Amino acid sequence: MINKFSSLSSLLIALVLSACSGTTGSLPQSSPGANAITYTLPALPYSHAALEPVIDEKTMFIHHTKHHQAYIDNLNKALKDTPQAALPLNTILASVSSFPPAVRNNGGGHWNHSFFWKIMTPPQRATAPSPKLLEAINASFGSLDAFKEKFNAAATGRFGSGWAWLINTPTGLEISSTPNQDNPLMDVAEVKGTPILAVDVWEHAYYLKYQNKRADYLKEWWKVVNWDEVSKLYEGA
Ligand code: MN3
Repeated sequence: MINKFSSLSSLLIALVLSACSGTTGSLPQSSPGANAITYTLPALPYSHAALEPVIDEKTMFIHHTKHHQAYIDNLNKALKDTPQAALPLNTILASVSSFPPAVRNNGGGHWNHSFFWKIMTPPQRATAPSPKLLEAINASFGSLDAFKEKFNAAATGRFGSGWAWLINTPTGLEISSTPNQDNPLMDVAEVKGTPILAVDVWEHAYYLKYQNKRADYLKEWWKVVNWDEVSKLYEGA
């Protein structure tokens, strides 16, 4: 669903519709249409305390119910009463350069957080990459440890706020990072591909427990990666 483009035809509709809108300000208004999508906060697949001690309950609660909710509210506001409100989010992201910044920031924010919650799991639930994913990781990065090191370097090196990604591309797995709430599905991304793993390196993701020590957060974070889900995403990508 969220990792697949819906269809070529809806992409074309997006391009035609977005050609009529500028890259700043608001989208032109028209009748909302019966197909308008209202985004809502997805439930976590675990409790807010479930990622303890790696990510504390208070951080998860604020991150999920305040930050993620704000992206959703602002995305709904930015798309309200526009024809683009009927488009699947992935279609919007694929042509996001022709949308106002509020759609890029909040559409990205909603997509990225919905994805992030799914690729984590309680640390007591030991998971590991599937044989197929491990083979691809070894082929691209040499070993799982070498991959983690390179991924953490991308995440640590992202200046300011943003994300690090493991993406599937036509030429294999790649590591990338994006600023703010951008992601590799966006036409504005330097490196494009299908995300199969991501880490949020905004300070709101770790500050209460790790303060300014992003590297410490990243070292611990691997304990809550849901490799079952990441493997599934890889094999379906
Ligand atoms: Mn966040």
